[in-house]
Parts: sequence; structure tokens; C-alpha cells
Amino acid sequence: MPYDLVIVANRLPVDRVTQPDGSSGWRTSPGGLVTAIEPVMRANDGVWIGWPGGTEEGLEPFEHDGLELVPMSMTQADIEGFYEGFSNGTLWPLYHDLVAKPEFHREWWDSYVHVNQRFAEKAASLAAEDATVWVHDYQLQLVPQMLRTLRPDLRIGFYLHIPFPPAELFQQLPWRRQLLEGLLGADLVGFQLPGAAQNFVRLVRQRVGHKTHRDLVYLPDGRTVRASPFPISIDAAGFEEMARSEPVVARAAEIREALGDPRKVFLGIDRLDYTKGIFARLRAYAELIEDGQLDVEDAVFVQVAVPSREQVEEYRILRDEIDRLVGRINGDLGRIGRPAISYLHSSYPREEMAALYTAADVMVVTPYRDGMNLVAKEYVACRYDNDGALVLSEFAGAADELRQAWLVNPYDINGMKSALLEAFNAEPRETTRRMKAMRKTVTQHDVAAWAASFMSELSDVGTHGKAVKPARRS
Ligand code: GDG
Repeated sequence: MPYDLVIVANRLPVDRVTQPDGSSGWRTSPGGLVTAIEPVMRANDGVWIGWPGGTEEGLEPFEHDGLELVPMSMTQADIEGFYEGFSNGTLWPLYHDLVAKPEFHREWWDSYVHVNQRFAEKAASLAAEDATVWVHDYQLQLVPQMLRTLRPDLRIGFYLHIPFPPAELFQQLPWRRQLLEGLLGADLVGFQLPGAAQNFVRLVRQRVGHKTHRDLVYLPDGRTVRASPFPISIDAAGFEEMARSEPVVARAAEIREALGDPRKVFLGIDRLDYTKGIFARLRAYAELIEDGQLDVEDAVFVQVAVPSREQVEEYRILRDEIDRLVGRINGDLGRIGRPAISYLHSSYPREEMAALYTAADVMVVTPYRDGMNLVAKEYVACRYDNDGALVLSEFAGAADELRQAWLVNPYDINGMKSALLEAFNAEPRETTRRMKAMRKTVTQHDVAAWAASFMSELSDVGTHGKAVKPARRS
């Protein structure tokens, strides 16, 4: 059946789970993207195309929680070349300021082209005449152009969740022109920040030679492409509601008690990724204890590192490094029942995340580079009492909006130490003033507003396709 709205993303919004009786089923994966897109999907009877994880073949389209889902299968070779290789070994480090060294391999590129083509063909086969297709993220940057060739009638939007690098870095990529042309297949290319959109337009002018004016690119065939910022957000009301719920309040108290009721709890929650700056942050914290400026009787740092991309060598090395660092810090500085760092290498249900946010006095988010960072916004959304302090990297997209955080340069260990200490010692009047302002930003610009503004801009640009209906207000 043809659909008026097609969402194309690397992953489906569900994970495989094994039921108690041994049979397997699906569970909606946690995360903002589903919450954001679900209402627009429902209003337009849309479909979502994506990889369910694993190498299972012959998966049929299915419905989950009223959402139409079309699974794309991947072979082991696709996973190694397209996903772990070109997406996570080439593009991810290149787009994050070369925090790690990107690898360029021609076989990875071939695999990326091949998988993008399969996604484009699947989207082309499912889209109704004049339908809207919304393609997501760095794994699928060739899909817009491939889809445009197959189906010139479509209205195509693309959204990049990670940073788009400055020309000086992007230029290293042997396939730079193909990627830019891939993106130009869309009518609207959305980024987290204005600077990313400007990087893109500048590169298109320099490398592809198209005329540009402000946020518009003029193609020789008469089409125009718009590149605009749409800073992503979270379901702020949903997080606040969860944080206010009785079980979460009780669990937060339980967590503090289990930590030995320290005066202050510091918290970091990140995917275990080298862009997130976990190692440097823990070092800074440990030095504060060594210097005698913090005491393990007074404070504890809870670091949750969510397992991620464990098949990629770089990630395994990072995990070992952090394991060693935490072991050394606790061995040197901890006392019985009083570790300096309480380290958890695990993922948790959303309610547990909300309880951790509620239990923490100082939230520490210090990536070297991050498209947005939703964890920072989730912490703010949960602090309905207007207390709690946020230490935030200047290089997270979220720093553009959350100006009242204690902003830090994550490469500057002394600067981070000062900020951690200031946040630890801040007067309640000061934390309240800052948190109130940040809460206003996060509640006003939630994920529903993000999806609506992307969709409405997409309906305005381009001469192709028909407009999608906005999400119904519940
Ligand atoms: C990319 C960009 C951009 C994490 N652990 C658990 C869990 N989470 C949830 C968090 C949050 C999300 O995952 C992580 O989002 P971030 O924004 O912090 O980071 P990335 O994963 O790197 O996301 C990023 C984002 O895309 C959106 O555009 O902001 O810059 O890199 O929502 O709460 N959720 C649950 N258990 C966990 O253990 N339930």
C-alpha cells in the first residue's frame, strides 16, 4: 500500500526482545525520535523504514503499537562495511572534529553506496504519488539524490542529527562531492545548528559550484534546496511527569541512600563514545579529590556509560581505558563504602534515567563535540523544583540554547575543575535562577515543536509533492 509519509532511518524504532515463553517480539526503543515522529506518522498514516539490528533475512513489514514498520535486512558484510565501517569508522569521527582518526577505505564506501541504494529503492516503492519522505542522519546521506532520481514527484526532507563539519575537515573525504550531491537531492536539509547549515552551503558553493544565497542553493535544473537549523529537543512534559511520579521520586531517594547519602551527587550519562569526553571529565573530578577540594565523604560521581558499537575496535579500547582509570581512581582515592566514582556500564529503563536525573545535584555533560546532547535537556526537564546545576560543554549543540549552564571547554582540565567546583558550591539562589531560565527554554522548544517546524518548512519549500498534515493535538 502506498504511503503519503515515509520515514527512512538507519534503525527502526523497535528492538527485538525475547518473551518469557521464549518467542521473540518487538519493543519500542527508548528515545526521542520515536516520540517526535510518532504523532506526525499517525496523522499521515505513515510508514517507517529501517534496520531492526542483526542479520535476520526475509523479515516482513509489520505493525507495532499502531505504527507501520518495514524492516531492512543487513548482511554481515553490510554491517562491517556500511555500518561499522563507513558510518562509524569514517563519517562519525570526521563529523565530530576528528576526535578520533577517520579511516578511508574504498570497500567501505562501496558498501555505503550499496546500502543507501537499497534504502532509496525501498522508499521509492512505498511512497504514494507526491508523498513526503523524511530521511534521517549520516548513515543515509546518499538516499535523497537516489530517491529523487527514482521518484522526481516526491517531496524529500533530510535531517542530520550529528554536527556537519567545517569545510577544512570535510574536504579530506575522498567522496566529498558525492555526499554533497546526495544531500542536494532533498528539498530541505535540516541541521542542529546554524553553523552546520552554513558549512554545508559553503561547501556546496566551493565544491559543487552551485549558486547559493543565504540558506538557499540554486541547482542548474531549476530546483532550490534549503539548508536550515532545527535544534532537536525532547518530550519535556513527558520527562517532567515521569520525574514527578511517586515511583521515580521514591527510587531517587533510594539511589541517594544506596550511595551513602553524600551531600552532593555528580552524574554523567553517556553512550560509551570517545566524543563524549568521559575520560577527561573523570580525571578532572579525581584531581579535585586529590587536591583536597572535594572529599569522598561529601560527594560521589555516578557515571553511567551505556554500551555502544562494541564491535568497533576504537570503542573497545576506550572501554578498557575507562575501566582502568576508574579502577585506579577508586583504588587511590576511595574509602570503604565510599568510592570516588560509582561506575555503571549498562543501559537502563527510562524511569531509572529519570530517577538518576532527580537524584543528581550536578549533571556533567562534557563532550568534545555533540550534535545536540539530549541528556542535558532531559536533566533540565526533570528538575521541576528549579534546583540542580548543569555543567555543559561549549561544544555540545545544547550549549547554544542552555546558556545558563556552567559552560566549559572540555579540553581544558583546569577550567573543568573550576566549573565542577563552582557548580558544587553554588548558592541555591544561583542554581535556581539558572535552572528556571533553562527550563523555560526546554519546555517551550520541545520535540513536538521541532518535528512540527521541520514539517512545516518542508511543506513550504520545493515544488514537489503535497504537504503533510501536522500532528493532531491530543
Ligand atoms: C545523537 C547525537 C543528538 C541513553 N542511555 C539510555 C537511554 N539513553 C537515551 C538518553 C537520550 C539518548 O539516549 C541519547 O541522546 P544524546 O543526544 O545524548 O546522544 P547520542 O546518542 O549521541 O545521539 C546527539 C541526538 O542524536 C538526537 O538528535 O542530540 O548529538 O550524537 O535520550 O536518554 N535511554 C534509556 N536507557 C539508557 O540506558 N532508556
